[in-house]
Amino acid sequence: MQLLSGYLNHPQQTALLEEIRAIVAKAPLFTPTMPRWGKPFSVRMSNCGPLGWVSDKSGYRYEETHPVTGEPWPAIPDSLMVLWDEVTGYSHSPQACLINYYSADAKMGLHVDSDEKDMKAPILSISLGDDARFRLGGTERSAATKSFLLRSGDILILDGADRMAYHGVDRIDAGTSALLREPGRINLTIRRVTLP
Ligand code: MD3
Ligand code: FE
Repeated sequence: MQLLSGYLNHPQQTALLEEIRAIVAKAPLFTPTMPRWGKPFSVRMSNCGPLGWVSDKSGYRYEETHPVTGEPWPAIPDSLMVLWDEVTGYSHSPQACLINYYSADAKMGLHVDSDEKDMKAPILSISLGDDARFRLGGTERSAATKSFLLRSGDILILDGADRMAYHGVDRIDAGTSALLREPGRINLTIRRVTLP
């Protein structure tokens, strides 16, 4: 894991936030539900890119269209395509940018990202808004975990063994950032899904 602390300055964060707002205006946040039981996530989501991550009673998967509107996902902004090249150096384009929106009381349980076929591709994560208590463990659920603060403008690159590690968000520290209009946090995770 590579944490690039404060990689995006305030004007860059504001510009990115405006791009995300434009995407969410076309592809509204939806509430994913857990496979089988259908328990709703506390995090609301949307996507941009040719593929988007969705979850409902049928399971976790990537889809070309929005689960509610049925429309194709908006394109990944050029600024994020450039950032992917800049910070990952991975020679194949990302295909999915998952937009996670955390209200003040939202969290994400420990999980592994394993719905992608190209597990050699890194994952690029960008945090905007309130601080998050992020937890990273090992490849077994029982492994020891470490907790980090993810702040607005921070970039995280996951590759190598960490790409397969358990991770989650324990809580949001509401009111620690004034970037969003309301308390909360946005996380973008940019991924390659299919094999090149
Ligand atoms: C470590 N998102 O969308 S981002 C997710 O803050 C997700 O919204 C969290 O976990 C969030 O799947 C964490 C940082 C991150 C992303 C992917 C990882 C950490 C990771 C994949 C493997 C290990
Ligand atoms: Fe994840």
